Amino acid sequence: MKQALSILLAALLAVLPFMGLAEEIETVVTIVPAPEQTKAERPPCFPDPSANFIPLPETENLAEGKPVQAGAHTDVYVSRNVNDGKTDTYWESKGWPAEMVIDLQGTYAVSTAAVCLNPSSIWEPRIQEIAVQVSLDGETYTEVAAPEKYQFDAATGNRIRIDFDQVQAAYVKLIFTMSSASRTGGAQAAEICVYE
Ligand SMILES: [Ca+2]
Repeated sequence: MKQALSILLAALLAVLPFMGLAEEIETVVTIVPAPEQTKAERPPCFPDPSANFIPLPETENLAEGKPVQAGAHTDVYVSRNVNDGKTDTYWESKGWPAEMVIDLQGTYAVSTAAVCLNPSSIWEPRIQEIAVQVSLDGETYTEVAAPEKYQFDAATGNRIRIDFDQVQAAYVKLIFTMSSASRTGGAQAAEICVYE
């Protein structure tokens, strides 16, 4: 009996294509040429996330690679990470307030400082309060931007800029006084940039 049923089922399957059922499904194959690319690319129909990033000056970043001076840091997040040109390395202070001094190794007419975090969205949005001071001799500092709370958010590039009246400076000091981030006990900056 079981063998008879199996034979019947096999016969049914064999004749099904000739009963018109299979013909109702039309197969359409479209051949698309593979794009010539060597890395992941954003298709033109998707919006460019960087269109919403806070713009930074396109002039030379005077801080990159220059000597820096700061207080104690947390774990492996040393001060030299703050201007190595990479946003995937960062400085984290140990406690508050946190001062970071950048020696520009020359006198420049500066008017903008920027603080960048890692642009990845795994970095929770947070507020950091920051002030900027400048000096010609590394001893006497003048405040050019009073403490202010800045919003860091991956949607806007996880970076902020602080603009002030152009001033001669050989040393730029950023003073961090608070962060709303839940997993840090200090200031964090992947890059600090200074522009004319
Ligand atoms: Ca860095």
